[in-house]
Amino acid sequence: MYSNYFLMSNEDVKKYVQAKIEGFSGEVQCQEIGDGNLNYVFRVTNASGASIIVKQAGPQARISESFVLSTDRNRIETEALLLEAEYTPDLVPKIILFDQAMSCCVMEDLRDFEIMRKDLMTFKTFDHFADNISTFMAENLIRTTDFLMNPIKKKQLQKQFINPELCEITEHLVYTEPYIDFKKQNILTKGNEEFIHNFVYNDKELHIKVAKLKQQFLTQGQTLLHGDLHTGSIFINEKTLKVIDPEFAFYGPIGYDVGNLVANLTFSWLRALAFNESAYVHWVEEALVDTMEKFEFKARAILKESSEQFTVYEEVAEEFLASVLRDTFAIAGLEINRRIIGLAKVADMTTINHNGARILAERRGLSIAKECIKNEAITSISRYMQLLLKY
Ligand code: SR1
Repeated sequence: MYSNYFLMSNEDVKKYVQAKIEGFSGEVQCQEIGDGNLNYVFRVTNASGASIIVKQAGPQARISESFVLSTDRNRIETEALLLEAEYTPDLVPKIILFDQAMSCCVMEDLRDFEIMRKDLMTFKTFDHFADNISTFMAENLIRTTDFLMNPIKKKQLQKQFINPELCEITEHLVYTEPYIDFKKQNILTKGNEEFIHNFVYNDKELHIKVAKLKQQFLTQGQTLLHGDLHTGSIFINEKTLKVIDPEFAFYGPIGYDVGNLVANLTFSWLRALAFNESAYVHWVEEALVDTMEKFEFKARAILKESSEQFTVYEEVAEEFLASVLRDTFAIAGLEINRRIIGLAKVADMTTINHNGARILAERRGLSIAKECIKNEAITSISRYMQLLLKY
């Protein structure tokens, strides 16, 4: 942390913006609007109604003071957004300024957008979603692999995006705690405690599969991941979407991002089932299939552009893609489990107010998750959809 770093109040942010941002030197209003788990997000509006966002990393996570974190995550987030802007300029917010000493960045205000999870929770549909999110994933996840990127540049990026503390959060919250509750942070829904003890805590075979997936997360530097690609990291409106918050970015397995997305769409599906919204259940199913088919199609097309010496053998790229899909569904299972059992829950599930319906939705989710992790035959979106329909 730089010696002149301090955590800004609303008044500090006003002065900061007045001094640094063109068009904001006069009277401004400032409001802290962050509702994420980690950072502080301020909206600053000038006298003519124009607004910008200031995002600052604090020394601790908002969700719990026990997470003491390097404020360098703001650099990682900003640099990841800048890199993603090279591949998908229309699908990320524009960065206006980055201030390393203050661990903050200033970016465009996406006022005409809403956090996708909120819209999904009120059963809104989006025709463009599958096309845009599959482009975001294929472009960013495939172009930063060794198939498409010069190996020296790739290794420079690996160095630039070493992200030990945020990776450690994921290693604990996704890959360890939901299974052995070693920090006693899991929060089990009343009525599901015994089920989770028997179904998750006591399943040694499941733990072994998860341990192998954790090894993969720790060691497999395939691509520059977003690292937290859930529906709360997507701003959306009727026309388009923007992917935000890549502070967990690092070189990891492609299936981590794709699996997170699949899992979080599955929470919309579970919620729609719990509320008997059958038309919406159908929309989410279509969105899942469409997203994954388009991702596979676009990823394959980009892989075909590869000039890596060995890509003359088409089966190398095909095997790679097949392994990405296998990882995707296994990791979707991990994300489903951790959001039901662990510390960082998702509102799609926690706001299913009728306790019986929430218990059922959670058990459905945990059953799907277990099969995704244990059954190595779940290697395609069609197999995944069959699995959903089973529950
Ligand atoms: C302590 S952070 C908890 C969770 O919030 C972020 O959005 C990530 O998903 C992380 O696991």
